[in-house]
Amino acid sequence: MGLSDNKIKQLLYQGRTVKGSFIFTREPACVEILGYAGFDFVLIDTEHTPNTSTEVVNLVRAAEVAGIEPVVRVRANDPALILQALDVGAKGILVPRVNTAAEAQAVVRAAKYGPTGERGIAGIVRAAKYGFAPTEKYVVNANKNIFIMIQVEEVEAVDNLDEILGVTEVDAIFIGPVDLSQSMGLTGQFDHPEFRGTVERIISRATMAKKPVAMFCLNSENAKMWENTGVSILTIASDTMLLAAAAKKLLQDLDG
Ligand code: 3PY
Ligand code: MG
Repeated sequence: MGLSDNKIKQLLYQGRTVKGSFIFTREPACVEILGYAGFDFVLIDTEHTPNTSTEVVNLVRAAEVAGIEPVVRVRANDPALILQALDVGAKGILVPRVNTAAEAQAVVRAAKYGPTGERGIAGIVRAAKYGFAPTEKYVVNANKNIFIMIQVEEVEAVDNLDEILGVTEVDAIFIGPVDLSQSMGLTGQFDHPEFRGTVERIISRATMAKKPVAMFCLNSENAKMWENTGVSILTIASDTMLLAAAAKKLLQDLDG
């Protein structure tokens, strides 16, 4: 993985933990604040938000201003959505609900230019500096630097995990605890032994396959626990969750 321009790839290569947070608003200032606070990446969500490419491009710009990697969670495993996110300049993608190796391969085909994949080329998009980046060089750099993550968040994905882990161009698997718990019939029961055991098995099988694991963590305590279990990419809370927690605490402190 070495010698990439992508900070997430660099940190993983150095054996360091990578820290990010979700962006659920359409507010570039939230991205800048997380960057200046010291996070390594923001995960700009379009699965559970109304944000479109018009908002995403400005959130990506804010990430560049603050020196933080912009990763976009697309709405679905659709090559047109992956292309849009990457063409506006996302440095990584997260694809929800990937349940088979074939679906993981489809993600790779959509995210990589040839010969590895079949991402459509337009040398004049923002990611290619509107044509100021020589196309041949741009294509090679994009293939090397884009960080590809897929979500393991349904029982079907757990059943197919070894085949999914075999898709080498996928840079990391991302465990979605909320959907996974629902898929197991244990919605929100994150301390349930069956849920914990399943997540621990996912982490140990991915670690054996040398595939980094990302996890959505509710807070710092939860993040530390998963880091100690082998998760190397921590996505902790979101801009909205951080604001909600700070607002709640402020009023509790004030009112006693
Ligand atoms: C889930 O927990 O289902 C997620 O997608 C979290 O990001
Ligand atoms: Mg999910």
